[in-house]
Amino acid sequence: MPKTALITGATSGFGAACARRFAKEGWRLILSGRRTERLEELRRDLGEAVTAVITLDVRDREAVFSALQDLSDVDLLLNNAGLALGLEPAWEVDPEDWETMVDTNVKGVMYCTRAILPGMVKRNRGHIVNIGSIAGSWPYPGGNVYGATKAFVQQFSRNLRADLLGTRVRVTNIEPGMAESEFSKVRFKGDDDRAGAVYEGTEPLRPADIAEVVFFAATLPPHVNVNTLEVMSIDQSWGHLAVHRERG
Ligand code: NDP
Ligand code: 8X3
Repeated sequence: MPKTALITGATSGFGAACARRFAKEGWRLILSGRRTERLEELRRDLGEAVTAVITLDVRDREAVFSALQDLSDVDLLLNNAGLALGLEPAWEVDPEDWETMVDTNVKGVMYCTRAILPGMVKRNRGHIVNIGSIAGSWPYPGGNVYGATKAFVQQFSRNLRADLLGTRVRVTNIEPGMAESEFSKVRFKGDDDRAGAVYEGTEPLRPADIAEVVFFAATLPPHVNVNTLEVMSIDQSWGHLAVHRERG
């Protein structure tokens, strides 16, 4: 019996790469995102692997519950939909951008999880895979609320595991570093030059790399729970602790 993965944010980047990776291995897919034409394109490419496409904004609580809570066959929920907006210092940010990140990266993950989890607990099997970020552990200038939303994803993942102890439902947080997708184009609101500069002279992670990691965690024996996996390009590492020197 093929397994079914529900992927949020399947229209681009990691989500689309995961759809392709899981389809190749015979999984059934329920794909969601806001851009319907992209979902339909994937459906055309992946054929019968795609059992449903759902146009869905994860920020809309009612829409999430009405679309997802009656799905009876989800083995894997990939909470991938998310975004960063801007890189300004906290005192210059447009508060609307902060709200969009919280609504998507925090509330969207909460709603999708809450809609899908009862079925998994009832069936006593399933896997929630969240896409966190290195930004959830490591601060950087301009990361302010984006990093904080991913710190939420990290701790939410751990707390879900605490609630789920005694069930066979697994929870994993994958924490990628710099990866080339539409992420930076979205962060810099369509500024391709600024987005391109993020990856210039490096070999960043590719969406297919993250799909490989998600697939690995999802296909380990069912008693093995990968709690967290932090993944970076070979060209990325941590910065030094910053010191401001202006004293006499
Ligand atoms: P992309 O911009 O390529 O993909 C983001 C996906 O999220 C799109 O499919 C988009 O679909 C979807 N999405 C955004 N907002 C919403 C919404 N309100 N409702 C539903 N879907 C939404 O970026 P990535 O693939 O890189 O990002 C995927 C995840 O990985 C995000 O959570 C991101 O924070 C995280 N991440 C990215 C890293 C990177 O460097 N690229 C590193 C670490 C983590 P649509 O617009 O059609 O709705
Ligand atoms: C995306 C990685 O370092 O741009 O989550 O925040 S980073």
